[in-house]
Amino acid sequence: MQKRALAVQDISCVGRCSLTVALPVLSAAGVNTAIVPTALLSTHTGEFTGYTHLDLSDQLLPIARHLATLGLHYDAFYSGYLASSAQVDQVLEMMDLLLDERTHVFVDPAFGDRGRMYSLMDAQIPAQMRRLCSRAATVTPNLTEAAYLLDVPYPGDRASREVVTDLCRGLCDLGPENVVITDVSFDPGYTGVAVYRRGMEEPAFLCHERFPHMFHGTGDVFASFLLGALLNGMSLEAAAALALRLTHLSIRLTLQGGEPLRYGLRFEQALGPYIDKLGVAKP
Ligand code: PXL
Repeated sequence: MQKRALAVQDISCVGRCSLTVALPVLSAAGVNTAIVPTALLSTHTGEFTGYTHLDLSDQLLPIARHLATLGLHYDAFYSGYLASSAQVDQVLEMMDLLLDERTHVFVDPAFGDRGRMYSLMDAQIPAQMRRLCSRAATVTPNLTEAAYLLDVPYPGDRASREVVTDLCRGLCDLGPENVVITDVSFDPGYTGVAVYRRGMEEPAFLCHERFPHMFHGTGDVFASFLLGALLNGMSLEAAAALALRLTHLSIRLTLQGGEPLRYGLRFEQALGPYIDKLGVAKP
């Protein structure tokens, strides 16, 4: 049976993040993906000015109520960037209307990076996102979001293994079984992810070379590759390793292509290797 996911994130018309990444990546993973846009922006909010922003909060529950009449089962619920902290309330209500006990709740609490919150985020977002994370089976914060969620100082570019292990445990204590923290770096030359399942002594640390640039939408590319692999039955560790490898490939292709980095990652050419690895093309 084909898997079905429901992705609840913004549409940024230009800039390759959120739904414009989640939809193609999950489709490549063979997942039938329904989308509910949380906001409509002309671009993402990093490195652009003058962007438009339409908060779609008042649409979420009418959409969810109609979808609920269809009686569909969603194998995964995938939330990402939200229009505001208040919107978490509507997302939680949507979940009550649409999910069942077999739905894998996957929350990418996309609200900050490099020690700061994104420009449109308000002071309530960490507390509200914590509520959403507590309903999740899997969360994928970056190091900035992990620190905000647990209300501890941002460990910065050179976190220690102990601090990252504590963050993983703390996030598990909120509710999720699986925690993957991105943007974890112990060494200036490398960056990667910490992969932790409840009960592990310490996370597995996976890394690749680090580039001295800011790549927008990287968290969205990684999380989407990760979820698609999980829905194809891969273990958390194997899925995270594949997602990291393909994110790294996308970064290298982006740098080779020479397009300004604010236009997001060139993940399109990583879709072929992804499909091959998952065996999606096999009938
Ligand atoms: O990639 C995260 C993201 C998603 N959506 C919007 C954003 C950002 C990060 O800046 O601004 C609108």
